[in-house]
Amino acid sequence: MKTALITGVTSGFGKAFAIRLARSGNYKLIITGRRRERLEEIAEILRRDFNCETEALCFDIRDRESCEWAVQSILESNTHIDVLVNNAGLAAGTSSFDESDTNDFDRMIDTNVKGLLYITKQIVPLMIAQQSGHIVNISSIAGIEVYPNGSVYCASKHAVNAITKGLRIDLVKHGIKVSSISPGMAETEFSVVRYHGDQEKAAAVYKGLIPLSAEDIADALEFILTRPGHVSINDIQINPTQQANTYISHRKQ
Ligand code: NDP
Ligand code: 8X3
Repeated sequence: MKTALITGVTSGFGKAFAIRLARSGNYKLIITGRRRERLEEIAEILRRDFNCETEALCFDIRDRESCEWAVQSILESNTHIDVLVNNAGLAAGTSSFDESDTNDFDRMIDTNVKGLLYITKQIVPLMIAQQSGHIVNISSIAGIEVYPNGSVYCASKHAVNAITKGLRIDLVKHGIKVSSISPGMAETEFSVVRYHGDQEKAAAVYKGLIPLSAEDIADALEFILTRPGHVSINDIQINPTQQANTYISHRKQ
């Protein structure tokens, strides 16, 4: 039985990842998020429907001390973490740089970059001690291309890619795999969060095309995690068929 820690499991990709790994029957799960009720609900589903041993840790990944507390509490009952999926993240705001809110900058950088670093820094020593492990960072096509009104979100995902590559270099001598997944448009709560709760604007993002689903991204994670020991997937880029890149989508009316 392997142990996987997945951040941001209260919705979207994280929830789909947790269900996919639980369904495989090969994992004990540690799941995180800020919304306690949802987190407990999902933990209960994983235990009841998939007979999956699940530990739920409710904390804000932006808070370094909470990250340290969370990982220390994990270590009391787990001596092994085989897989870390750094998924928790968000975009906030869709304004041009000059009109954007610096609170949104903080939310994105603190969550997508610093939160990912805090958790990873805590887990890496354990993986080094094991001389094995697999870190999967959820990046984005925003880490590959930069688009209008997305400079800071794109910067945060470019940073995720740099961290992914840097970790791969520094951890290769310990037999630790480091992968990323770079999705295009996927319908989750992502756009509702990006539009600060405006459901109508969020729905318009996907109008006229079939976006990716969280399940599609879980397919990519499953592929990455089921390769043989000598095979490491660096990155999977995955777009809806109707999205050529961040600029060009073919929408049907
Ligand atoms: P969702 O909004 O559906 O899920 C985001 C998850 O991250 C939630 O579980 C949320 O939990 C958690 N999270 C956010 N902020 C924090 C925080 N400060 N502390 C702890 N957990 C946090 O979006 P997605 O599933 O779409 O997004 C998952 C990842 O995928 C993100 O990194 C995103 O950037 C990336 N991505 C998304 C794409 C898309 O089109 N949907 C495409 C490419 C990449 P809670 O609010 O309970 O804390
Ligand atoms: C989310 C995908 O295209 O909105 O990371 O940047 S996109």
